[in-house]
Amino acid sequence: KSSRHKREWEERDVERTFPSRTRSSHKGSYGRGGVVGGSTTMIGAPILSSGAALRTGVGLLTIYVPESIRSVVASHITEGMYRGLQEENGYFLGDISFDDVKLDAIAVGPGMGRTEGGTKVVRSVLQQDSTVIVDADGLTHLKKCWDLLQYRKAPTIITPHPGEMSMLMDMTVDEVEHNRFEVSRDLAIKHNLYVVLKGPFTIVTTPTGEQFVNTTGNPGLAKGGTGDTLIGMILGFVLQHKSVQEALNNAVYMHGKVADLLLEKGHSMVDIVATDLIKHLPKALNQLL
Ligand code: NPW
Ligand code: AMP
Ligand code: MG
Repeated sequence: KSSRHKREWEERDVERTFPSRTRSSHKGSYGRGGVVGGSTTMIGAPILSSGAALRTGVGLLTIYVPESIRSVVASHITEGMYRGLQEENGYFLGDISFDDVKLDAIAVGPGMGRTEGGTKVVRSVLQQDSTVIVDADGLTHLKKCWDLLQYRKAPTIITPHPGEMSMLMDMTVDEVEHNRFEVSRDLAIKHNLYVVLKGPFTIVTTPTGEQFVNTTGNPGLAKGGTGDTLIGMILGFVLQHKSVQEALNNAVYMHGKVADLLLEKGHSMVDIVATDLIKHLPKALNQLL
């Protein structure tokens, strides 16, 4: 049954839905997450996603990157555990196994490139019984395996920017931008997806067609790497919220909120970079919690 419900997600919604940590909790209470991405030309993307996931409270994080970039990524992310995957010229060859860890949620795509091996990796991820977040280059692979979505039991989330949405829907960017609600809703309902259509006023759509609009954030976010940071936050939040819809809205809200906070703390829209978002997440979270 589809819904035409549509509204803004406000600060009081975040306060109402943000989960608290119980005294008796342990790392297993906050979920096992996976980040799958990176390539020899895009080493920073999985670093940003992983850093954001850790700063948003993921219990345990395993990072899957092409073997040749593993040590570089590991030098930035101390808290992660690693799997170095087989590669061809610095991009995934296609083999990936989840037999040794049971992941509750996996974010796939940041910086993985668009080679055939990447498609195999995305297919394998979608066959896991975990919540899956597909972003960036992962979306170009997803377009080749829509069929797999019908077999998934766990939630699937996609986070396209307007350019990626135009690719997924075979539309122009203008057509997407003029019909942001309708396009998101059609895709979400058709494939049973949560759709996060990014940009100023990011829209979160549930598989039943409920829609929420975010108003935090500023053009300081219009830089490479900020989307990679967002999926890390989504991964962290999805693992800790009972409701995927609330997790997505809270992640999108906080991502923009950190950028807004940076402006108050002496940054300008020109100088904000994706790493700053991760570094200043504690201040934004602290204001809330
Ligand atoms: P244009 O340029 O405006 O004419 P792509 P990507 C169009 C990794 N990264 N917002 C745009 O048209 C990502 O994780 C790694 C955005 C262009 O044709 C991905 O794996 C980094 N785009 C990979 O790079 C840091 C819009 O869409 C196309 C748009 C590619 O991701 C950077 C851009 O999409 C990056 O995150 C809009 N509002 N409207 C790292 N440090 O490792 C239209 N477009 O080609 O998929 O490029 O988003 O950079
Ligand atoms: P990506 O294009 O994947 O790197 O993602 C960019 C991120 O920055 C998304 O979360 C966008 O919503 C956000 N963003 C980009 N431009 C703006 C803007 N002008 N105002 C607010 N948020 C923006
Ligand atoms: Mg992106």
